[in-house]
Amino acid sequence: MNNPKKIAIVGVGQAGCRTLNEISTLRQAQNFTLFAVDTDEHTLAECQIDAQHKLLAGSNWRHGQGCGGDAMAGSRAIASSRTQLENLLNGFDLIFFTGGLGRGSATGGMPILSSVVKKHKIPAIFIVTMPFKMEGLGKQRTAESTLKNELFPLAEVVLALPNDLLFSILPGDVSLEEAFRASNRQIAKCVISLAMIFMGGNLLPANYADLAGLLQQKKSTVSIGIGLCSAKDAQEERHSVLFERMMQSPLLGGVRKIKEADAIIASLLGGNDLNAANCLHIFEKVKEITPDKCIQIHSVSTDENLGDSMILSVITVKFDESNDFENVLGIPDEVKVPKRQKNQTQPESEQLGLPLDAKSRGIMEHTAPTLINQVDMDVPTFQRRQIKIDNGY
Ligand SMILES: Nc1nc2c(ncn2[C@@H]2O[C@H](COP(=O)(O)OP(=O)(O)OP(=O)(O)O)[C@@H](O)[C@H]2O)c(=O)[nH]1
Ligand SMILES: [Mg+2]
Repeated sequence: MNNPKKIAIVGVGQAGCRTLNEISTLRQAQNFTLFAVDTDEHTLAECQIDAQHKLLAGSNWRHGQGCGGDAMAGSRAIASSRTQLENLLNGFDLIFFTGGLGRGSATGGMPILSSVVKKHKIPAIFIVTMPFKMEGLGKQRTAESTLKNELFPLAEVVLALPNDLLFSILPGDVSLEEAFRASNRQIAKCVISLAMIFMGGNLLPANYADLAGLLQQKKSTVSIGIGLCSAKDAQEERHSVLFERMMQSPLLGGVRKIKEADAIIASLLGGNDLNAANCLHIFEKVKEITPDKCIQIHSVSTDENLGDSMILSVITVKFDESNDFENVLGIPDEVKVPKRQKNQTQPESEQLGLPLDAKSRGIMEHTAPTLINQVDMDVPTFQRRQIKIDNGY
């Protein structure tokens, strides 16, 4: 797939919808179709996008009240609106999903959404945030377990960004709400600049296959740096200003991330007068600090609306060769999640990690679940235990 034209950005859950609000304030947003999906009608009401592009999922069962931090309820609620989701998303060339892992709707919903796009063979990029440390271990555990057991096995490209990386730009006494707002702004810029890479009109295209190929090695740490410069910056300093701003951008995690990277995807976006000399000069600056063995993918696109502005995005990818999942996100030791003892809270299943489609509850779909140890007893046993049935076609 080269240069897809129809690109959707879908915000899931409260964090996703708020990020969508930030995205909608950016000029480049007009290039994309924005959708909001949540189980909470208040969150959707606050989302500043076209009403026809909002989907209240699982309304028969959750009654627009959200999922109260219950990921299993989120999964079921989003699955119960699967047909509407398929109708909404089918026909796009590429879809970005964004939301925060750690509570109900997005955490339960993202794996369902990944099975929807998989079924329709739509390339998709999931950009999810991992909870702030100050939110507590419970949310960290929920987020990590979803990422590891459900999203990584199902989705082709997942960029998981630890919110804690933002602390470099936040004051020490910051409130959680302020921290969330800062995160929303950063994620909005991330999503838009990534989406612009795939928009076409490219001088030097990096396509989805390049990115997917790189991230197919599921266990990878990703960080994203974004720098912007505009006509306000002096002409002769613009390249260095752009580079410096990218290096200081909070979700990059500093020069260390670039120096340690196994792969770098650098993309430059500018107005119509962007030329090859500009690009080479800037990519050279990135190359100078990356290790020799580092795989480099470069992309350059123009957008006439950008005028004299330029946007430099750098995604660093570090493959994780160990089997220690907690290290994958680079989360500090003190927030490591204690490993669950076998049989402690969930029945053991040999096939727990199998990437299967949404579990239907059949005629129980619209009733409250019968939960035992967080497992829904109304879901047929073969589905709960994720045993594959050969259905003959
Ligand atoms: N960036 C950002 N993150 C948020 C915000 N609100 C919550 N989060 C993060 O996202 C995770 C999920 O929270 P929500 O988005 O509120 O949850 P939800 O998907 O709506 O799930 P339910 O409310 O349980 O249905 C949390 O653990 C936080 O880490 C926000 O406004 N911005
Ligand atoms: Mg919510």
